[in-house]
Amino acid sequence: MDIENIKKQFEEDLEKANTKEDLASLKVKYQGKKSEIYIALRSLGDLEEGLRKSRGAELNKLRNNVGYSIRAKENAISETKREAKIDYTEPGRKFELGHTHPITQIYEELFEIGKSLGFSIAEGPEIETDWYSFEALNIPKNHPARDFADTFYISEEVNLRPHTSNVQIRYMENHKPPIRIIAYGRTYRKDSDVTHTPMFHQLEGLFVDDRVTFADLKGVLTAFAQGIFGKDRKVRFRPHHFPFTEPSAEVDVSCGLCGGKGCRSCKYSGWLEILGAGMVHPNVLKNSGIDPKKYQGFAFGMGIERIAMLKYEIDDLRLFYDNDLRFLEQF
Ligand code: 2U9
Repeated sequence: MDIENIKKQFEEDLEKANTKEDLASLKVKYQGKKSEIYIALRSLGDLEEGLRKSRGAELNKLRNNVGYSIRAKENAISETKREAKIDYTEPGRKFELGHTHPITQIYEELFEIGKSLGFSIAEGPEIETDWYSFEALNIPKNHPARDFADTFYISEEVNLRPHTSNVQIRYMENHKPPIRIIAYGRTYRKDSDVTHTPMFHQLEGLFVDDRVTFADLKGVLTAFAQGIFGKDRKVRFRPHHFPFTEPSAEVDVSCGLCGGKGCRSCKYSGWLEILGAGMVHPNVLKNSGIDPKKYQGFAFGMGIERIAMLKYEIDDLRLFYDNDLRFLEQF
């Protein structure tokens, strides 16, 4: 059999083959045990050496070409099949955009309320000295907050700030009243359970001027509480004690679950504690270079994780830091 003829015949057959079935019969015809190529290869041994070598080389080349060509055609057929399956009218795959963390969302809401009341936003260092973390804030040397069991110390003089109050002290050193600022950022305490993490976020406010009263404090904090939890919520002030404010108060909002009637969520009291506040202690003003005879101020402080837990009814704080998308995507 003439090799050139087989080649020609194969090319014609291949051209006509349009389906996988066509190719399957081509394989039988050109690669099978009864194919001309196979038979010719087997009978090479009957030829004399010179002819055997040249014919063998030609036959092998043809056999290889047949294999490549069939495989290439197979690929081309599956590709056209795949393309035929694409529905060009189908809408594109949606690109999911991320969003801010729930803690950041609470911060942004609080900033907006603060700005609407004339507060500007201030920041300060997270690694702080004893003066700005404690001493300037009128916190006595023996106060439990200063204990090694509660505060992260780098040295006796240097700590990780346990609150953002260092920001207001530093601000008062460099600015004259009227002062209206919101301090925010990470704070650190040696606490770890379902409602405490060693790092947490705070937001504090400070208002210093020459006619600031406790009534102003009540108005501003009611605006913050109702801005975050809703206009329908009531706000109450309970007397409390802090070294840096006098008088001091803790502030509650009415429970949103039971409307103040009392339920498991508010421990049957009808109220949820959200923040602490008070009139800035004269010693604190003096420590930052402000004359307490001329000026007064109020200050308040809150833990952002606590606000977020109450607002979103979350009972385990650690969820905020697991970075589990199933949790985060709900906000
Ligand atoms: C200056 C003067 C006074 C900020 C205040 C609180 C009351 C308060 C806590 C809330 C929950 C901290 O995160 S928490 O544990 N804070 O109760 N903070 S008054 O007082 C200041 C701050 C700065 C110069």
